[in-house]
Amino acid sequence: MRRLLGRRVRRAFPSTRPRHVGKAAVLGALTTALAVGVAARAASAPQTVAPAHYLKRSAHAGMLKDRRVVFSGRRIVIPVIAVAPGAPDTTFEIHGRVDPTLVFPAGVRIRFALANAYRGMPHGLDVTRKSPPYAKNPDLRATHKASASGGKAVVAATGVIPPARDSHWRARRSAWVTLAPGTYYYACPVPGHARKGMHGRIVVKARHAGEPSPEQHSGTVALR
Ligand SMILES: [Cu+2]
Repeated sequence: MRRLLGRRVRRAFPSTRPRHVGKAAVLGALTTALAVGVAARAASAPQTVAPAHYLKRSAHAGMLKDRRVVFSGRRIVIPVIAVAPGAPDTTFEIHGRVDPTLVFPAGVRIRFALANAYRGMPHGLDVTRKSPPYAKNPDLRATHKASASGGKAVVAATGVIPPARDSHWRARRSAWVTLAPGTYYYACPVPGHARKGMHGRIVVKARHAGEPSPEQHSGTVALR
């Protein structure tokens, strides 16, 4: 059982060095696996990832079009870096861009994989319907009354990730989510961060008649 879980951990984050996957990580994965049965939207347990590999994954995520990062495919993992090396404080980096707008076609399954590259501060990522500007303690989880669907403002979350340590980063993934067409935002739930600008926009485009569905799309291989 432990060997099986270890293999799963390494497959989910191939950069993870086995010697850093201790009992805590295995127990964490086991706990998560059990928790998923109870709450399907739970985020994954924190994992240790190698910066170089994660930077490469993030740099290749999506395609850059007019300063937006556009994604296609059926199931997409979006590797996000909290405070990438050389990036300004309290920012996210995706595809080498700071807080870019992300564009998805409707119907795709997405999940965010956030790595915290910063040693001095925890960070997290919420996908929310609540738009900026944000207060110091934004209630991203509050019900968005103006929302047409009337649902909760937060539709996906990685959970807060502890600071990076030594030369390794910590990472967590949100649960898979399919977003209805519309505008969303990704924002850091740690107090003060979203207000300082740690957020970006997400646009989910409705498909028009005649356009291929994600199932028919064969162009882009989703990052795992
Ligand atoms: Cu933050």
